Amino acid sequence: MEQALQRVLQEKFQKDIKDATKEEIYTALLFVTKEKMQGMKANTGDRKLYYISAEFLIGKLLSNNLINLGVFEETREVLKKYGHDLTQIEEVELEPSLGNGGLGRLAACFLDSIATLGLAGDGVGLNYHDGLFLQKFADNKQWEDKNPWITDNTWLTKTDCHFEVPFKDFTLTSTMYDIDVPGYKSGCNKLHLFDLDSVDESIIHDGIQFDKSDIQKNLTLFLYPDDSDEAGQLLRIYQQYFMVSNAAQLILKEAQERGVDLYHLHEHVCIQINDTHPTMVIPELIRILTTQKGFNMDTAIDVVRKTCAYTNHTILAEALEKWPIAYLEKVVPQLMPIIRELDARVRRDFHDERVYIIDKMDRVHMAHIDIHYGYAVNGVAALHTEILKESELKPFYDIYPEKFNNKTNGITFRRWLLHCNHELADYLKELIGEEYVEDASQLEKLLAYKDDEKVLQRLREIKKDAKVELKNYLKMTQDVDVDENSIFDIQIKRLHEYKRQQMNALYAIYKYKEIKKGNLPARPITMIFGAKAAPAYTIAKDIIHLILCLQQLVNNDPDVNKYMRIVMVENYNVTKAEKLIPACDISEQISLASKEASGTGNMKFMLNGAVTLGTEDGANVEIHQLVGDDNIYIFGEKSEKVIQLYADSAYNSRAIYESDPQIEELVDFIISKEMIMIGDPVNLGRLYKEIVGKDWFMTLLDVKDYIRTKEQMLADYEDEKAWAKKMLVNIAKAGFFSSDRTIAEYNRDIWHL
Ligand code: 26Y
Repeated sequence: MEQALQRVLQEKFQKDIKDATKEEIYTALLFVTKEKMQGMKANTGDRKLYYISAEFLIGKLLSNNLINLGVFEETREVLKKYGHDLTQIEEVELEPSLGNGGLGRLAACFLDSIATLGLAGDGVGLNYHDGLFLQKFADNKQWEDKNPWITDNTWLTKTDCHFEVPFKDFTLTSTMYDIDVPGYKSGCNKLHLFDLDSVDESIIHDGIQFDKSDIQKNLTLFLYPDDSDEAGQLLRIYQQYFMVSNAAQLILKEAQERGVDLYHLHEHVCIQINDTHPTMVIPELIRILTTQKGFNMDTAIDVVRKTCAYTNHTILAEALEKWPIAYLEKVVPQLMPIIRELDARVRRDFHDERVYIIDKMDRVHMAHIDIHYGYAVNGVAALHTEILKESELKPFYDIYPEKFNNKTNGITFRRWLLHCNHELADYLKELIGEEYVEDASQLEKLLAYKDDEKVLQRLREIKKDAKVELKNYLKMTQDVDVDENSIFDIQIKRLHEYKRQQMNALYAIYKYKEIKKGNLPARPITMIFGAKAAPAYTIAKDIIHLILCLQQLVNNDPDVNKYMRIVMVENYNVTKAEKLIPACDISEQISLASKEASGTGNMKFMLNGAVTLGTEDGANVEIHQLVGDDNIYIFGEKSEKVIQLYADSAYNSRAIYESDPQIEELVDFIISKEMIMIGDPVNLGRLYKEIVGKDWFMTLLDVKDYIRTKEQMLADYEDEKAWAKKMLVNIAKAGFFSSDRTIAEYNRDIWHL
């Protein structure tokens, strides 16, 4: 590494390592790393996977690529020798803005594990220039700005691969960009990102506004452009079709180059459809096979059905996409005869309108296409898959029980331990050896130390160091002060009512009032939030407003700020997650039971020695089973009860509010004098009304149990040894959540690579 770095710095900048700037070193490292990856062997095999996804939330790549190439330590040492710090060099890299939340980060973890297990599998998506918006706070509100991330120094490589993508009114020519995906001590795969040369960032104005109808200029500007009007919905259809038409053409081209007889495509290719966003790949493949490759309809459908598999990531109705036929006719009329044919076959075979593809309102149910015309359907945690089978997708499960299977999510330990928490990773190596890096189940060896005072003490020190680092980072980035001796309580995830950040805010109100009354906590608490709200999601933005107002109130009140602080991290992203997660004591996983399909932040926190405060939802259920009652704090109503409440329309938040003075007091505080002085009465009033009058995700159902359990947790934290033991058990049991395990299961049960 030293020689290579010397050489490139000389060639490019005529400088020695010691005299080079951070930017120059970053540029040289990028170059050397790319060179090394080009020299790596590609993962190959007779069967190849294509993982199609609207999001790939890959995070910064430098450190991760160095880790996977096996030169991370060496590089760190070389830089140190010349007075540089790799962590600072990394700051030069801009985080790719190609994802939003769990689904996108999962896709990124999966690419890492697919490459690491030596499987031939590439990602396919879009190259959004401004990606998800950049979040800014002003007046205690979220504002959106564009988030350009593509510079001259980029991991993207422009290829000479182009396809023609036909729309109703014009045909567009794509350009494919590639990002290398090196496996850990293994071969290399690719992430293919399609783009249009004509896209023009200069059409963006006033934050993230742009002309939604100018497809040639706007197609790949943003991930999830606002779809609250017709033009927005049409743009989403343009994006989705552009993604899948390119994917389909790439897949067929590569198959033919490998000499595959397309009638046997399914023996050599499988396609994983990540949620419904890539669903149109099914009719698109059928269209190409029948119109260009000489297939008849029966055979085309049969081959495609044996090639495609679908992952469901949510049971929320609004996320299960249904496109009006009228819109599809305006953008991709060539798909409609095929979609109608697919629907006709369903109607012929099954006399149950709940499983039709086209409904009475002339909308196309994308998930229904996936389930009928794919060979596998999976949920992302045990509970989630059970709910799909028993309620949400029951009519489909009754037809195709053999298609349904569970694949509990996982995370890559390369990024979420080795990269983000060197100190812990190194200590684990010292204690139990290096094997755990490639075989995560080895982490259980740690259990042998669960009563070892020295080990427990060291785990506490490592946590404390991470808290000091976060403290410094928060000071530097947001000029806020936090106390590393306080308890770090963290909730970081997309902002959504079902995730119940508002319930955590009600806890903050409770705590504020207690402190005001003189009930002082044994130790201060630092409540940290990070979340972006979709720009058109009004109530989510109101919840952000509530948290930011509470932050101002609490942090500026001299009676209170010695015991409690609130920090809402601006523009929460992967880079920030990597700083926050190692420093966490309490991991907030408080969704309404049945609504969080899995969660993956819960796994990252656990691996880094945080203790979960959670409902029996998603993968929390499996975490609970693994660590046992003593090492997790579970509260709230269970999913069966919640599902029943919905079925009977029996939840009544106003009744709870009116009959419980303690709850009433907390909720009323949202529109109290103190709050209205700080905040906007429109936003606070609307949120107050929403919680009292509707509360669709049942905050008031669980808020008291939540407060009680959190108070118990704070009290238990004071027994330092017992707490450290909980940390240890959580780390030791996290092995199950390695995405290497998840991918091995996908391969065993679905892909057969
Ligand atoms: C197009 C629009 C309606 C839409 C946009 C984004 C629909 C869904 C999404 C994203 C969903 C998502 O991120 N789901 C999360 O997937 C994770 C990985 O499986 C789960 O851990 C998490 O529980 C789930 O919310």
